[in-house]
Amino acid sequence: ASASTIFIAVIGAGGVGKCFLTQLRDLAVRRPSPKLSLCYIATSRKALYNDDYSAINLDNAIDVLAASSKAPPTLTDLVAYLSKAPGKAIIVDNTSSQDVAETYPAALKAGVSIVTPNKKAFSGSYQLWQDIFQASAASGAKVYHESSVGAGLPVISTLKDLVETGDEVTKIEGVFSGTMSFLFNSFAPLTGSGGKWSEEVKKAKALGYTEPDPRDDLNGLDVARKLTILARLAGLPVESPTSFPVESLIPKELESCSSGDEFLEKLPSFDQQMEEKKASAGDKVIRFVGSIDVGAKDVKVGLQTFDPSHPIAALKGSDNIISFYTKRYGSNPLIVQGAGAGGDVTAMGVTADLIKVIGQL
Ligand code: NHO
Repeated sequence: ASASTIFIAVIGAGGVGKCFLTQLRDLAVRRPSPKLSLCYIATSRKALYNDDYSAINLDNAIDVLAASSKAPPTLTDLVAYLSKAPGKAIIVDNTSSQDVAETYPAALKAGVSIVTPNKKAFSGSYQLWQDIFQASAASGAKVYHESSVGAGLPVISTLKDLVETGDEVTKIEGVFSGTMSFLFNSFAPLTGSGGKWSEEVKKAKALGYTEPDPRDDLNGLDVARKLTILARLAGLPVESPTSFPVESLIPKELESCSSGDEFLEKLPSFDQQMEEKKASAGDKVIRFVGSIDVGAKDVKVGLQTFDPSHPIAALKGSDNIISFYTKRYGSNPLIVQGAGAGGDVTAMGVTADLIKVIGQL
């Protein structure tokens, strides 16, 4: 390996991770220099890496990983391994693990950059947020997380640009969940009667839109995490995603289910409750939205009714729509809209971040 090689460690190879690996393989072909070398890949149970940092073949990494008998090293050992690589190293965290997220400050301090769609690090305690950005500023290692909000849509980069160019963001609002968008667009469409709630939830999971546990989408926590991230970038030191009002769509009786699978099995008995919510909207439609009022320091997440002519009512598929109200843009907000969930579009945000980091190393 020459000094111009960049060493990439991929943690997590699920829906997003697999799509990312395909995009990385194509990127390595399209941009041969600097050389992108996959030196580590792991799931929660298995790992694949060579002590001499020699490259793992990107064409069949998933299959070779599946056949590996190595358990993953501790995260401390992984950071030590990467900090000794014969070139700059980047961790691509495609898990939703809190443990991996809590390793970012140590990795950044050791000069290892981070690229991730994992929301946990940026929407956990405000202390972790500060530790991450302080570690990055001190070592110069980079941290990018575009896909933690709106999948591949340019939401975080847009907000950063607004703030860094001196605009004043007054309000951010919209539909921040691909799963919730898909569910309400298909369960309560503008025309026709729509499908059964529980069946649409199963479809959203099968399409790869939900979090690994779909209850994290339905209880509003996924949207709350995204709003926490955006509020912090807009300058509000929000303490945690549970420090503001969040409406949950989990029936009370199912709050104690021990697994996501048990929850999905029992959900059909509660379809009637959702039908009643849908009917109560009358001529309007219900949608699950979030908003941040920066001046009033007010963040909230929940159901609202919209007139059929409203852009939020007319969304399609898993689309997100995010409106930024700022001093510069006046009364016509800057709007970002498009697919907000799914493996390929989420991986695209990760790959785009990787390209940004590579350009700065
Ligand atoms: P999977 O398919 O469950 O894969 C997780 C992988 O991580 C598995 O290979 C597992 O073995 C591994 N893993 C877990 N813990 C580990 C550990 N400690 N060490 C090593 N490996 C470990 O999950 P996904 O769907 O691929 O998601 C991966 C990450 O992307 C999550 O952090 C998720 O939040 C994030 N993400 C996904 C999406 C999406 O569309 N799937 C989006 C954004 C971010 O914009 C999307 C979104 O917000 C989805 C949201 N549900 C919505 O809006 O509806």
